Amino acid sequence: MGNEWKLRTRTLTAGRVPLLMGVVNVTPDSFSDGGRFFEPAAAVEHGLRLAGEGADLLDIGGESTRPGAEPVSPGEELRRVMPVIDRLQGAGLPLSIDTSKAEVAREALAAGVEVINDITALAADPAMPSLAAASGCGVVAMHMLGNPRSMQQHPVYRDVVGEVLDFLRRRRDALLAAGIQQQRIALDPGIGFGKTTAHNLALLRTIGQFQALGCPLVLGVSRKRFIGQVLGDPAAERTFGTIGAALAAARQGVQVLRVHDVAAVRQALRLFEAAGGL
Ligand code: HH2
Repeated sequence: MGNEWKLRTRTLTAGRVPLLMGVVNVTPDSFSDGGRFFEPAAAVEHGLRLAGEGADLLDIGGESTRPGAEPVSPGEELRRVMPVIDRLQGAGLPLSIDTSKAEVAREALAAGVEVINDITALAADPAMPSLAAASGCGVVAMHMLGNPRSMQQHPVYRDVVGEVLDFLRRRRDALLAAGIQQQRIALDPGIGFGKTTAHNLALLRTIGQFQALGCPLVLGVSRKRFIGQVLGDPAAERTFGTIGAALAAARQGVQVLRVHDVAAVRQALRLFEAAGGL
């Protein structure tokens, strides 16, 4: 249940080892790699490298969602991502567009993108669910408390796991009602989006429970702040911590990991599986 994820023209099948979604940020200000791949040529080269390292799909974003980030207009977002999408089409693996704007998603889909990855769970733009339903694309619906500008100010939950589960169940049902097939819907608890380190760790420890929702799970732990907080050092280098969190997720059957360091996580997963960790 939940291991098949139908995209627009193909189906991804998750085995015991999670699929890897490689991150291509075409932004000047992303929290971990802001500015490094802002030039289209650099972003394309980066995407091709991640494909060569064993990514199963590439997630292309033109707006940073880091805490406190300023919003970007749809025109600017399109100007950033479209040249990169056009040139990564030939890479041979499915592309997803990381956006909350239907205008951006529509153009990306027209250029061949297979997945809408929306940190607002397709709720910020009322045109998003019908666009996804009509195009037959895959979707990622993610939980966030508040919005990127304010989400880390003082996140409070009574029961973080129960509340995120409830939210994702309600969004799954709303997307089904909008005509998106269950097999196309992937769900993501949104690590770091309106959550303290304790909240993030509670979600990571219990992520296996989210399999009951009957959809593939996507998880983005890569280089996030909670890793630096657990390690208690400046952690400019969070790759090793990312691997630890990725293995914990893999053991609980998470189907898709969204990562910056594809080669490192791929190698760790191969050994984890070979050594009986899965
Ligand atoms: N995290 C980020 C962005 N998009 N999408 C999903 N589904 N899940 C995530 O956890 C997630 C996401 C933030 O990471 P990054 O893209 O590296 O940074 P920024 O938003 O600053 O560009």
